[in-house]
Amino acid sequence: MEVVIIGAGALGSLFGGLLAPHARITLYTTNSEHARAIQQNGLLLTTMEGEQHSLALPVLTGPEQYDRRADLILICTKAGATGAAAVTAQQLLHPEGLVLTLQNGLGNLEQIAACVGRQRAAAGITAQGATLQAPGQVRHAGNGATVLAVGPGQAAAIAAVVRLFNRAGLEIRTSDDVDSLLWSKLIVNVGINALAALLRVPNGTLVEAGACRELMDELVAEAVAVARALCIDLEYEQQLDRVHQVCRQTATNRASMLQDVLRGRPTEIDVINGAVVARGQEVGVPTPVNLLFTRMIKALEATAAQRIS
Ligand code: KPL
Repeated sequence: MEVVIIGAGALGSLFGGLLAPHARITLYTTNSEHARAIQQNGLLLTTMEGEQHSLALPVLTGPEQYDRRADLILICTKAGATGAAAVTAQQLLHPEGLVLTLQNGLGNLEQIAACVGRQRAAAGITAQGATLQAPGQVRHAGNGATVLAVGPGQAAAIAAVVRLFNRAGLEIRTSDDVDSLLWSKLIVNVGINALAALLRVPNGTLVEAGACRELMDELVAEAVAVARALCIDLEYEQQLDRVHQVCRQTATNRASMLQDVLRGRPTEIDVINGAVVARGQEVGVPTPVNLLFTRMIKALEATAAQRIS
């Protein structure tokens, strides 16, 4: 199978490294330092067991460098880059290929479908953990399941992706309910990311301190209320338990939004807590806590250059 991974950050590079022995993988990144390091030394992958592998993978920094057509394109960019990634995917994709987003937040699938058509656009979520240690170097930080939503007319293409993940020994499942799948992942990010970024603590701390936990519970309660108003059948207690469980399982991790804030980069707040606020307004469900967190993160972004360390 011919696979292109657009967005070769931590997660994209991890999937590139893990799938490389089982498919023809090409990485696509706009990070020229990362691309140069991989071109010179290969992608250096440190496995969960601490073994190091150097993988010679082709890296693209522009669509014109690709002279084949991809059966599968994985999009792993930040949500802010989805529009550009979708346009690139359209240029690289085989007419019968599939574009699969494994990104955070709401709205990515719709943007990709607008470019390549709904039948060729699929969405999934993953609990794999990865850390980009340096340009060209990725560490597998946590082994978790990947779940793919099977959209209309996609059964055969998704089955091929499942076989690929199985060959690579990666846990994978499918679901026929794309909304519940994406909202359950969204709710994990709603409960953790902005809170961790504002408090500057690792994920585990959020469930240890009672005062943090109360805020997290309110963020999650609002998101579940919005989902339910949209006829997405999620249970508050179950979702909250899941958020607490992810905090414990990723206790020492820095949430991606915290990493963005620490590096002075734009965050994904608009497609996470901001998306809950926007959908809440559409269905008449108040979301004051998510609104406050969205505004606080936007204020952090706006003042990044003046921060006193
Ligand atoms: O997806 C994540 C993120 O950081 O974006 C979680 C699950 C919160 C893990 O850190």
